[in-house]
Amino acid sequence: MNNERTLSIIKPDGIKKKIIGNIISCFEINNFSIVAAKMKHLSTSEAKLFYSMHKEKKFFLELINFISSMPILILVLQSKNVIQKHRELIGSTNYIDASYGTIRRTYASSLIKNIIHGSDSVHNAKKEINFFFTDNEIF
Ligand code: IDP
Ligand code: MG
Repeated sequence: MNNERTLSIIKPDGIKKKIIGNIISCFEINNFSIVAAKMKHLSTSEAKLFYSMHKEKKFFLELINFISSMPILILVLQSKNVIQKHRELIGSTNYIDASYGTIRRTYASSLIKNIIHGSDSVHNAKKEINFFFTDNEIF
């Protein structure tokens, strides 16, 4: 789809490693437009809501503690087929399985500390963008 949008989050480990610039550069090289951005320190209740689809998983509380441990950078990216392209740039959830050159393979240090979040479908992209941004915060 033309002008598709996706939600990208640079997680606490990405902020700590000072690789925001590298990641944004990667988005720009791939011709994604950044149409919204904010830093936010999620409360545990916001984190639980955002990751509610994982509430039954054994790693849920660990994930909530990690994502709410410090401020994260939340971006809305726009481009043709950006949802799938962004997921391809990110790589597999487990960085060990991710292709060489992907963001997770390059920077991640564990299954949970995998640097970046990306929406996985049109439905979830809309839901996740609306979770963090109002219409007038998207340009
Ligand atoms: P995704 O981020 O590639 O879409 P999801 O399955 O939606 O992967 O999981 C959300 C996040 O939860 C992952 O990015 C990772 O940080 C964490 N996670 C997923 N599976 C595990 C696990 O088995 N142990 C610890 N953390 C996990
Ligand atoms: Mg996911």
